[in-house]
Amino acid sequence: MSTLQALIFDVDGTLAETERDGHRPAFNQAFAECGLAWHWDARLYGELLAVTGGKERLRHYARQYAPDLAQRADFADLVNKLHAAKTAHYLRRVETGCLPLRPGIAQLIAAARAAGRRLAIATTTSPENVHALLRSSLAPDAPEWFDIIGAGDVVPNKKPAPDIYLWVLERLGLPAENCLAIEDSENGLKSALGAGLRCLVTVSEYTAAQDFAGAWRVMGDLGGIALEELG
Ligand code: XBP
Ligand code: MG
Repeated sequence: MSTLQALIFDVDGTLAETERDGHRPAFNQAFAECGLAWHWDARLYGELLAVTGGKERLRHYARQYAPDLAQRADFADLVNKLHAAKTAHYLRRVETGCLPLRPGIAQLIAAARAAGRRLAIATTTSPENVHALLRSSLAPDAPEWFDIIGAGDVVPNKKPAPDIYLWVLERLGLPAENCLAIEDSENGLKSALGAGLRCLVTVSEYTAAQDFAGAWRVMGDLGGIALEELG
């Protein structure tokens, strides 16, 4: 008899290759729109992903590569303006179908629903990004399939801190041992483990070389996986 009552999905890199096909190009479009001669190529972006949260990533980049700008009195306003512009570009990419779900994700979600398992999201990205991706890439009513959507700034400390998973577990009203986290990154794995969760890692484009020590299982994509394998 399975004790698994809920699947808690990460978003970026897990549901879809959003960092490669969504966030990175959206950041570069925002830089151009805001008149900044910044460009994050794939290699640099892979390094910057060590910092979770788009606003946190922008602050980190500026302090490292544009310290004069980071010292400006209006730096916080600039970060918010850049992030809002980036999110608008990201949403346009999502809504025009640029971000298909990774293999096996839709099938696993459907199987979990059919078996009466609960669904939740625990992500560092912004809430509007989650809803748009679920609506565009899964189904128009897909956001309602998830009992809890924990996203972005609802917690003070982003991944690898456990805050977002603890926030979701509290609202699910379930013990960690009856849930499974599904992640793509080392930061996400650490966050889930910190919350006492078993974690299945589905390695994504940007996380292939990361350290997944402590993961319950590490896989490529989830194509062909059966719900029954998850415990
Ligand atoms: C990945 C992140 C996010 C995205 C950018 O989130 O760190 O910050 O890179 O999204 P996860 P925002 O893997 O936890 O889904 O700009 O909206 O933060
Ligand atoms: Mg992720």
